[in-house]
Amino acid sequence: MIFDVLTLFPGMFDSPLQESILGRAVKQQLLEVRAHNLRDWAEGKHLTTDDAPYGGGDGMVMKPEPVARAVAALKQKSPAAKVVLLTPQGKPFKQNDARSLAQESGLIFICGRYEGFDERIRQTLVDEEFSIGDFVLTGGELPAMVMIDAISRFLPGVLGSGDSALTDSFADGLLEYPQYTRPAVFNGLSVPEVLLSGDHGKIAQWRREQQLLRTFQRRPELLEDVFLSNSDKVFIEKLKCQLEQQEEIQGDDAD
Ligand code: 4HQ
Repeated sequence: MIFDVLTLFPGMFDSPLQESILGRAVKQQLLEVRAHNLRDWAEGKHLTTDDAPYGGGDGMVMKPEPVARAVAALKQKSPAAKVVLLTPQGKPFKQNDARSLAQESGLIFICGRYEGFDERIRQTLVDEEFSIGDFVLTGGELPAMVMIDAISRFLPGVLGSGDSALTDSFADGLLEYPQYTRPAVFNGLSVPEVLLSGDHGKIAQWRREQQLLRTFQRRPELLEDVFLSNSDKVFIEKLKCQLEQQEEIQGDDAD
């Protein structure tokens, strides 16, 4: 898969993609990241890529023409590539988006600096807008790298046989169960006995219940979109009853 990136800071993409799993995948040519300097498509003595907003106000706006010329040039080489804009106004990027974008042959990411993009960039050059979360960054480069990382995990051969994108956290839409390794006691805390029992059926059931418990406590909204077996549903009903009883006790305390 080819990831083309339009940015004013192409150097930002060097080291994160040379290390560890992605570094190995790039060496094996399972994916390629090409960071292009947007300034190469700018014009004028100062090669400007930004300008003041019509209507006045603070901050600068990304000019449309350099982006348009850059996208046209990249599409000549990769006509099928989808154009993605990184912005807090975009659709929240989720594991399912990573999964489906991994099916594309190429992606072109537009990373902005400044306060924003001329609206006509969105209207005429972009296929999809994504946000990686409700916070404001200094540019779209880190969000593009986050997306490239999450998408690349779904490309054939990128993950070793040990860790698979199909078995990890979020593969089933639930948070992961707690993990333990040696020593058996650490800071006065013992590893749950069931994990030492050797009973693989019991261990699988405990792990599933821990996943359901964690998700219920930390991210209850995730349970709406998850496939639940009948025994999962029974377990969650028990959790809801426990929660109601706790709330009754707290209500009594307040009187
Ligand atoms: N920015 N998810 C400002 C983001 C962002 C996010 C990207 C900041 C673009 C101009 N992008 N620019 N959050 O904060 O994607």
